[in-house]
Amino acid sequence: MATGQLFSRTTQALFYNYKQSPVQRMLDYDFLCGREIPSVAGIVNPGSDGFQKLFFGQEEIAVPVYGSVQAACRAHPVADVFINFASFRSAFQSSMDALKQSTIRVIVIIAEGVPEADTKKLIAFAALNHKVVIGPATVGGIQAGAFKIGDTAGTLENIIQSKLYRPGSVGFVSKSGGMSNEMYNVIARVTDGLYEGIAIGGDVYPGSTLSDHVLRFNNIPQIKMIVVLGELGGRDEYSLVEALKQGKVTKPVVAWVSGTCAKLFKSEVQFGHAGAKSGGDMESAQGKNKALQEAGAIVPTSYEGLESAVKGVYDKLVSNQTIVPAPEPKPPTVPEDLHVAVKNGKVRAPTHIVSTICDDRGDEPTYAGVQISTIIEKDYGLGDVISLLWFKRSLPKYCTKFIEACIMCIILCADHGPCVSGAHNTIVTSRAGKDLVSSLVSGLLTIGPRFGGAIDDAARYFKDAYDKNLTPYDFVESMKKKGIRVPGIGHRIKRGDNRDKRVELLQHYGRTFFPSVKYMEYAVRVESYTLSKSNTLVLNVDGAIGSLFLDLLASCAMFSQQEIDEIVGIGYLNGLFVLARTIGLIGHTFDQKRLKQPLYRHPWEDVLYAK
Ligand code: Q5B
Repeated sequence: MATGQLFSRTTQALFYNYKQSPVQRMLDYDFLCGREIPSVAGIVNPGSDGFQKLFFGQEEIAVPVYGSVQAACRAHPVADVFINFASFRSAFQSSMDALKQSTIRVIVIIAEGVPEADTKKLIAFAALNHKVVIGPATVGGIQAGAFKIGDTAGTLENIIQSKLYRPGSVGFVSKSGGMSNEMYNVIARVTDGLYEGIAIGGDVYPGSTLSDHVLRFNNIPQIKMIVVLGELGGRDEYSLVEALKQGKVTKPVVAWVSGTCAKLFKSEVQFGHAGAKSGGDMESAQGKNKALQEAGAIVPTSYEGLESAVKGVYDKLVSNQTIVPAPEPKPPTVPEDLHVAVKNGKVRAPTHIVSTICDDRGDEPTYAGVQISTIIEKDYGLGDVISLLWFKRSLPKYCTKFIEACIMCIILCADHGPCVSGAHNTIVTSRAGKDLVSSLVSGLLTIGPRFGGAIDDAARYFKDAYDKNLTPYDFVESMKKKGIRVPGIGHRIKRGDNRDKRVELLQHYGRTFFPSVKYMEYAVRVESYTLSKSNTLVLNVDGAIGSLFLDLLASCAMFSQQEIDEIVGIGYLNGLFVLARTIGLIGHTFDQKRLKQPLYRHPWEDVLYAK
């Protein structure tokens, strides 16, 4: 392993496998330390490239994303640290790719569970090529005030509390990432703080060992004392014992090997890390602590004694002026993410959208406050769902049945053959090779004042005329004077002597189940008058739905007059036709595709080429 510094305030890394949180945490740490350039130069996300928007302080920056390790290294030759967040399945290949790049000097493997045979190959390759591997199964490491790997040291609060935004005099190395967070706090409490901390990871074969880092710390002038936290299992600590015995470590070392409690168990114990397994005496925490002490390390009698052991060494170094504590700088405040600040009640922000019908934030969505599981358990029908989502209340069964019947609105209006405007457009579009959505919307776009979309206007005009007590004669003639065709009246193929069956079924339903059908009966009287003018001027399906819906709203006693005016004013009712006919238009699209119909061309003979 190379001697001396691994990182500096200008170190830049490539981050493999995009994870927003650790990358943002690195950038937040940069800001806290007053770094001038972001520590993440680029992200490698196999198969995709572009940019990821992230924050560097208050400023939003675009961090480039590359599809391969090679492309990222080519674009950022100064980025010499590779932080590998790949899963244990792909960690080997991506790490090997990175180790093969001449620009990469340090590689950090976060994944737990990398096969030991693979790790050994990586270690051998790295040693041959003079590269440093930290991990696998590590959280990474940190050089205080300079550079932080991924999630090391946890939250910003912990980092600030542990004064990791500026360098101290302590070099720390441990196996466990979780314990290193704890130790950063301890070190900040009893010394002038951390200079560098590394978690080598809990695997049996770590890419770099405790002694590798201790020897490196020994060569860094700013590090005046070293703290080591080992754990039971394996023999890694013995290389440190050897180095101490051979006098290779000249700085004071405080060490503790955790896992002394393993002796309390009758059988062999496996702790959290793959390598933390109680074996023979040499691998026990007691055995290692003893060996370290005998080699010259300061070893407390328990973990609880570690803090005062560190303090004791530090105080001596201060009193003999090996360490001169620097004045404490004030770190800048890292801007908080808006959603976090809102969640913590620190700021309030205006919303941009108001929604009242459906809420998907809980365990399950609710329609107007009713959980979808209730909708299923209580056997709600489509009409009930429309009633919840459109009218925001549970209408009585006869109303929701009517809505469904209207669909007569789903059922009766679902289709009316290939010749109507909507179906025709859909068929032509489908035959032009367009997809389902294009074919569907091309049909839907024909729904309007003449075709299917006259329901709202029919309701508006019938309501206005009825409420004003206009006779059918006065109503129709006043419309004629204004040059407006009566919405809901007239049909291209239905006649007085060939009535629309759908209209008859709807009327029958209304007369049977509605408490009152005054608007519908008014429409029927209007129809009697228009039929006297022309046999084509029948009450059509739009007129029947529009007038009956007025009766539904007025007679179910669940809507105020103001609400009814609003529903009619906004125009809810064409939605029934849109909803229903969507089914038919989708059917026509599939039908054309199934029949492999060629591009439609209208025949010349059907066109009048007028001069
Ligand atoms: N006249 C529907 O017209 C149609 C009159 C009228 C007074 C009227 C027409 C109309 C109002 C809109 C409406 C919904 C365009 C229809 C639907 C869904 C569908 C479709 C399907 C499905 C038909 C002949 C003479 C003229 C006109 C007069 C016509 N309508 N007067 N009030 N409402 N209705 N739309 O046959 O004196 O000769 O100049 O706009 O409710 O879309 O199945 O096809 O499920 O898919 O083309 O059912 O009625 O009649 O234009 O030749 O007019 O009658 O002023 O008088 P036509 P035109 P004049 S349901």
